Amino acid sequence: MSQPLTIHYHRDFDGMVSAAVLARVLSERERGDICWKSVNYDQREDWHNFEAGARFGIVDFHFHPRAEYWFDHHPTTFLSEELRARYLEAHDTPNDRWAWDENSPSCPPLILKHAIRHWGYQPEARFLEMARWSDVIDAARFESVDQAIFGDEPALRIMRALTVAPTIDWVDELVGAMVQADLAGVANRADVEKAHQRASRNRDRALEQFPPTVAWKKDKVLLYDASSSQIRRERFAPFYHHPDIHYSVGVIPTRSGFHVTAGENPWNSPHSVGLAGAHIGNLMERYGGGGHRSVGGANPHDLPAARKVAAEIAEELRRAILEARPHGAV
Ligand SMILES: [Mn+2]
Repeated sequence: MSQPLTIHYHRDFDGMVSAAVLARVLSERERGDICWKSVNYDQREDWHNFEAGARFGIVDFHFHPRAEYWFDHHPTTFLSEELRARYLEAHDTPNDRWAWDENSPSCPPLILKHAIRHWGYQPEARFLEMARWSDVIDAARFESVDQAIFGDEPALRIMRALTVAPTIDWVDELVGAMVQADLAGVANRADVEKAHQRASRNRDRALEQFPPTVAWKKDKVLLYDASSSQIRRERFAPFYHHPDIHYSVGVIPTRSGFHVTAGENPWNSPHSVGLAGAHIGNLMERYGGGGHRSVGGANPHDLPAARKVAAEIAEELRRAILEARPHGAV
């Protein structure tokens, strides 16, 4: 009897789908039991000793050299250069248990692709559907701000329900449901529906609370301060209330301090109107943060610092738009 293998996954929609897909695929490859459990960022502290002595896989989370199976799409997956080298070395020889593709919008499609190519897997239609929605959700490829905020498709109801997950174990239970059922089947569970209703009320409250947090809006850049813990947060609220902006920059609370977040409007990006715009991740690096071209963040040490950083970044983004504007145009 072989030791059970645990799939550790990132606790979000695409991480959950990744775990479900891998669990399903491995149920035909592995003789022992397959279990799954979400990981959190605190577990990176002692990453070297992670799950010492146990058999495990990791999906949608950091590379670990002892992972028997590992799939990720995050550019920041390697916690050290040494770990990156371990992965690259293994790839000099064919490795059919690990794959990384930082160009994949989400993690499940790369697991499916890998399983089809290396393990002769024939994907069930429901997993292809879950993978498609993972790309939409993880890369914020929603058709419209209305779909992002009010979308009623099963995947979007599950996504919203996750914002009010009552316990950590609940997420593991939903992965179990994804192994067995399609998205509609998971979304129609009574517990998911109940969580979705509660999350929708939170969303409505967050949309109401957003307008007074706006500090200013100039040249299609919006700066807001939602640092009060009394304010509920809806990620796309700035673009819902101000569909004309190219960028939003805000201060929000975290468990241990404050976070500066900045993002392009996915439905009115500077590029969509022919402007080069700025690289937000690079801007954030100046303040000890990071990110991608279109979205990024930083964690200044206190609230005054966070407000200052947010204002400076907003000004920088304004400048990027003004400089890109052709002469004479308004
Ligand atoms: Mn993820």
